[in-house]
Amino acid sequence: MKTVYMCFSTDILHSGHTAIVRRAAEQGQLIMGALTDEAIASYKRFPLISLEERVRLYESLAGVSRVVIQHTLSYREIIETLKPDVIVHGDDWRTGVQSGVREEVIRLLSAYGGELKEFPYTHSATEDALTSLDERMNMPEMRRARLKRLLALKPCLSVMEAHNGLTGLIAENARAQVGGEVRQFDAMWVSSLCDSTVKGKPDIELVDLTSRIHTLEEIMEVTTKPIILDGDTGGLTEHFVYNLRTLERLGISAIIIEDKTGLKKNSLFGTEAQQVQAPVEAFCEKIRAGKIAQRSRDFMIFARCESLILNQGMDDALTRCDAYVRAGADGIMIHSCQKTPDEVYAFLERFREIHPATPVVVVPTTYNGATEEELAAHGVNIVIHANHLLRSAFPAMRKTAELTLLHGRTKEAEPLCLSIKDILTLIPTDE
Ligand code: SPV
Ligand code: MG
Repeated sequence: MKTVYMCFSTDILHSGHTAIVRRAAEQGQLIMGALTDEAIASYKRFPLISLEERVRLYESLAGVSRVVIQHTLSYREIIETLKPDVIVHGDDWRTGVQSGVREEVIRLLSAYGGELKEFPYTHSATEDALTSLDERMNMPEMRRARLKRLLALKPCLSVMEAHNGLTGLIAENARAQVGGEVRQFDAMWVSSLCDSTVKGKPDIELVDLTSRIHTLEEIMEVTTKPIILDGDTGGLTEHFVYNLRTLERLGISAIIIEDKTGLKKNSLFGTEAQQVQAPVEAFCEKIRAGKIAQRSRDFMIFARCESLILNQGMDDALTRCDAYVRAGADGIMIHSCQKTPDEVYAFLERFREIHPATPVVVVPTTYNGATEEELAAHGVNIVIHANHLLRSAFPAMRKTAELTLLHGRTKEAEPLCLSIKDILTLIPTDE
């Protein structure tokens, strides 16, 4: 009897699923793969029920002989260990994010004479209900909780900055195929530098919370991914406790506040800008007050340490971060403006001795040679790419303006521009 393999990621079974299981079981002895949460979250929404429950659900299906766990979107490991004679899939994966996975399956099967059988994908009314569920992913409760869940699921999250609806859509929808995997960003960072710069203002806490909320609303309107807000210093503790509840209610997942006092300037100035670090106890008090004030269990406060930026030394960074965690911070951000990640790695080595599991955030703008994989191997849990969508757009915009002036027309700037056809269809209408 032939061995047949198919993989499921669904948490709600409908008639389309059972039809394909029936057809798969007709081919031989059917082994069902259950895709892990992590693999599912890498290309679509978070599963509503746990992996264990999904396994039990699939086991109960007529025709399924046993269920195995598939850890990646790629079928490589499964094919190499099970060597199935037939792999079954709906024909819907010929296009879209899974098309590369499909090509790899065909290649691996052909090496030993295995066969891919694709059956027409049948749409069902349940599917429409699931689509509307996807749309509800941007509701505040669902969005806010997702960052904590992702942190529990993945060793290291990749976060891209967004500063308006359009960049939010780019951060939401960007995908890259790497081998048999599909990569996407886990969350968005709403940077004070970008939010200020895009408004033509300096990054000195001049853009007020009302205005920052406008930016957040614009992004949240069109996206579903969790949001980490750059909260600058967090302002006065007396104001912070109110403001963070507003953010929580909006569905923001986390705020990062930095241990500076007085007029805040951007950290990438290094010691060029006169900056004063907040006294440890005062900053701890802000964290403590924030943790008491928050209403939901899943909102997170990250404490950002500027000791390395301000040349205060490793011991100071460690003492401060330890105190911030003890004050209740859900995680820390260790900032550095060195060209290499060495001091961040040195910090992590010692910090991990005292706080092995506390989430650590880094912003590798100046040490951008370090990959997420390398940073993760040193114990980083969140990598924020803090300003890159704005910085990449600006040179093209300025060049377009200059070329238009130079030539008295826009023809020469056209290669820098999205085509009219593309801009018209970039944002589709609902119907
Ligand atoms: C920001 O993006 O506004 C930040 C990170 O605070 S940095 O610019 O590196 O200070
Ligand atoms: Mg900032």
